[in-house]
Amino acid sequence: MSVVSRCTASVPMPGVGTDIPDFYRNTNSAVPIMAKQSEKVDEEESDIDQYDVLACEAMDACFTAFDKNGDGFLDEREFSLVCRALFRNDRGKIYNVEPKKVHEMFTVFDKNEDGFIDRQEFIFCWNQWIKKIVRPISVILVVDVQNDFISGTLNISHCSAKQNGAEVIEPINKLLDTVDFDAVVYSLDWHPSDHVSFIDNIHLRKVDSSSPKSSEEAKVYDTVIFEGPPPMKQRLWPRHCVQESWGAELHKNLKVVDNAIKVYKGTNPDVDSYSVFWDNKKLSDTTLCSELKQRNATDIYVCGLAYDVCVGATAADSLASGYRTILIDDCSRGVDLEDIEQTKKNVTSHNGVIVDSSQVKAMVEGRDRRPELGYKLAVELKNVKA
Ligand code: VGL
Ligand code: ZN
Repeated sequence: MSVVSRCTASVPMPGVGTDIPDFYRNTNSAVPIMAKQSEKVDEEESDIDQYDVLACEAMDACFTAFDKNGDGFLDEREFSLVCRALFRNDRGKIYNVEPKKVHEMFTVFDKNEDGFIDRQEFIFCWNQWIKKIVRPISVILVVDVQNDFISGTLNISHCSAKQNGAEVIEPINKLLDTVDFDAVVYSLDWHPSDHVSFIDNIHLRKVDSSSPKSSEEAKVYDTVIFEGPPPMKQRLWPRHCVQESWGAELHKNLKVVDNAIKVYKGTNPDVDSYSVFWDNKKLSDTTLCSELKQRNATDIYVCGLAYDVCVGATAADSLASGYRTILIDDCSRGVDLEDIEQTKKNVTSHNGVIVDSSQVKAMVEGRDRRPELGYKLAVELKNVKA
């Protein structure tokens, strides 16, 4: 059965029965476009030609299926049917998308602002949006699952939320065993002995006159301001994750996959680094940014320790860098309950999502497609030239 005949035959009602991945699945010959975008297709010329032709066919079939009135354009109502087909969970339940959001996304793809998505505009919509939603490239960041945060000097169970960091290990291992991520990244807090965040190093640097606490008053977990230029806010922690120490090792029960990427952060003695992307002063990015670009990553799953510190800062930077971002709630533990709540609000208000690990496999496989993430990607495409 050809792609076209299947698509038209299977859509008696406007869009309702159509699942977007159908356009990838229907013929044996359509297999090349099922290949994950990160996988190389055979380099032979004929295969690449075939790949392009089939991709084109699927795209055309999709356009035709949603051009209900056959006028050669997708109007906003027809585009809303694309959204209904696109944003579904793995049981086929349709996620509702507010008309305002549908409108906003429509305007992203109606580049010439004539109120229609024409076939030319749909090429951009298909390649930059639909394909990435249906076949995301998913990277998981396992943040700082290190001895010191679990049972060492910065054991988070002694902090106000009294959470047990060891509890993240089992669900993270299960994810790594069962979900086929395109890349797995482990970050390690990796401080030199004279690091600025250690309370016992407070006398190594001058505290600014604007600091709420002097160096004599400051206690562990307080925030001080060190002299500049520019003056720098710094929360003080017990000495932790010193390079090459036992406390800086990943917990022995954490699964470390083959081909894992390790990112070391907080290595500059004078600058702390909560995010796995950037240090706190945004002076330098880590190796993570180039690793993600190299792989054409679209979706970043974040989990680990501590929820409201390094996990939260990493999720925030992931969103700010334009990635569809998913924080895995039950694979993260934190320091302070209020700060954990604030972290969640920050993620959802920037079009990220908070999920349970049981939902991750279907999302990575493109069977559970969240409207928040589709919206996030559309927003990122606003200023991208077709
Ligand atoms: C962290 C405090 C200090 C973390 C790192 O990994 O969340 N927290 N350094
Ligand atoms: Zn640290």
